[in-house]
Amino acid sequence: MDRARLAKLADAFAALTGQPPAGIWSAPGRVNLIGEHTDYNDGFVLPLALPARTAAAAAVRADGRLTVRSLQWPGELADVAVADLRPGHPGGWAGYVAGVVWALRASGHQLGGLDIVIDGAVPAGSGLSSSAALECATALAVSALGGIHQPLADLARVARQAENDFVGVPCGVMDQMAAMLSRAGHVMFLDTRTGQTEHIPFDLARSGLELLVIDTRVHHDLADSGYAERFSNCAAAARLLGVRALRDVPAAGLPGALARLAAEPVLARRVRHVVTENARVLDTIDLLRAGQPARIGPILRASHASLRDDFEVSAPELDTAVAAAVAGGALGARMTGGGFGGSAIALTPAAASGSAAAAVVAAADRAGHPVPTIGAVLASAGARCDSATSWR
Ligand code: GAF
Repeated sequence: MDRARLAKLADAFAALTGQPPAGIWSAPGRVNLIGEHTDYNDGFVLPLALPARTAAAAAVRADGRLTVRSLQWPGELADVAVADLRPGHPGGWAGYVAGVVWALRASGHQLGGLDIVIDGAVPAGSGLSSSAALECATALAVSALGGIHQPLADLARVARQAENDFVGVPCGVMDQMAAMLSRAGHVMFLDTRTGQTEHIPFDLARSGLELLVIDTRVHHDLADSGYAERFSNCAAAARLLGVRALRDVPAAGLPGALARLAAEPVLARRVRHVVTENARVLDTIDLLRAGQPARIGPILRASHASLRDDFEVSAPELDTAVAAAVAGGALGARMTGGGFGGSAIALTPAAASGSAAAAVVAAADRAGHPVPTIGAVLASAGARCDSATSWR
């Protein structure tokens, strides 16, 4: 977030709360390069942080109340005694902020009153994890002001707990870990079982490549229920296969697992996606470590087909965008995030990014879909405290 925007947030904070902010903390949105719907199966993911960030300006207050405002929702104020926070109250967007305070208190931290004002630049409803950016910016702010010294990975888990248990939305830990821990110029390989991370260089410009983010601008109603259903499909399949999580089915064990699930064709398809997707993450990492990002195109295409056909979380708008990007010159493309709308990514030679983007827009137009928003992104930095010199 640039200096002018941070300064504007600081001024707004002072005008709204009557005191200057003690600090501003921010966290980015994310796209996932590959490893979709694997995080709640103890599997592998490979996200990167977006340049777009959400900032939280904050200061303590003496009366034990939590106030939450957003520059994007002027006039809306959540004002609640910290001691009265409970899941679902407050609801709406402020719940993602309040949920973090609640989750930190639930894990034993003493927290008093706080004023928090949010400025979010990550588009909401686009599958780019605006909610994780909001949670993680808040978690950094609240822990700094509360004197809580926890590793960033632990704060990411607190942020996930806020989303699962306070807001009531099921999710894995990928988005919060990406928002907290990503590094500029790198993708982050995360083993969601062990929590181990490896930051792998992702300097596309050096290879003459670009990564396009294609926001379809559609969000289908079944996004939440569809996600929850996939979550329980996977748990049911793991139970039937006698494993702790689908992560424990190795690629070589897939034919046997599918045979055991012959009477459960839907579960079999879900398992095939998760097992092959984990293998695709590892194949992608091998190519990136070898400095060959241009060769991951076919793996991205296979991931999309698996999400569309086996996991059944794509949408016509995403399928159209992915096919058109590839026809327009992209090396590979796939939906990214939870699916049922939201965004896709396309890896293109820099010289072909214009033709790929034009092909995506033309295809959406032909199909009667909304015109997608398309832009190239660079792998960006994770959550941080925005030093006072950048906004005072
Ligand atoms: C959403 C969830 F929040 C993530 O945890 C992850 O499961 C993703 O969908 C699918 O890979 O973004």
